[in-house]
Amino acid sequence: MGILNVTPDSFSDGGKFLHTDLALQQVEAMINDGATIIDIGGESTRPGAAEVSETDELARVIPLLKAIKENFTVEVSIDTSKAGVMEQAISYGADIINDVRALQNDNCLNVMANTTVPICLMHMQGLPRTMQQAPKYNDLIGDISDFFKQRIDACLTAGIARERLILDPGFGFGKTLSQNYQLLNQLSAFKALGLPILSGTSRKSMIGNLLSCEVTERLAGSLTTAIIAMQQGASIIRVHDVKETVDALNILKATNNYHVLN
Ligand code: 7PJ
Repeated sequence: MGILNVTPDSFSDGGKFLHTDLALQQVEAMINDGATIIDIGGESTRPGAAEVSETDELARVIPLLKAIKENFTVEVSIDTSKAGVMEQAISYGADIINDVRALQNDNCLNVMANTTVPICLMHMQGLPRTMQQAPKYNDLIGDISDFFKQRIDACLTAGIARERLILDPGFGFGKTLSQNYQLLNQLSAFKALGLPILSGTSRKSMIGNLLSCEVTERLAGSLTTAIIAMQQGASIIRVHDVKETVDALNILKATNNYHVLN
């Protein structure tokens, strides 16, 4: 999954792809590099980020979604927590809804129950503005598993089929450095819930803080976390650097499937 950010304040390539032409070039490059899903986010969820109105989010996301669907055959995932954005995005051909608030906002369950697209349910402790202040868990893996079970139940009750759901522990969303690495170490624990896992660590602070490096210097760290996540059973890896990640993951795949190589 290649990340296309259209928020002016997104932390790693903020503002760079605001213009549709530039964004489409970036999409084309990511597809050529091996991305099979493009994730578009119109709301910045970086720690401390301000909220975005539905009107602004729609204005950022819908024209780009339309343009991508007109020009390419690739799955498009929309990173949103707003029912109105979900509804419109699906009407314009969105293939996946990626919700960092796991359909907890008003009307999201309802809107999604009337559709058939897959949904990524992400775990976040707290809210973006304050989530990194003092993350606390009784039992990190157990607490996040309990959250997933509760959200899966809410979806089933609303009439959303279990087969549509994807789970994501939400790296960096209300987790300390140690907790982020525990999640990576034990990611396979969530396989017990029987749903695909999405992992998003690309260029995040868990890499920068560990290695003391800026966002532009986090490629090696990002690739390493991608490999570990896939080895732990993740099905979707959300990244900025598609080409490098695809290369790295192809090496892992070859290693795991050496017997089918010549
Ligand atoms: C994630 C996301 C993630 C999912 C962002 C960033 C912050 N969606 N949206 N998982 N992160 N599903 O890219 O650093 O980890 S925005």
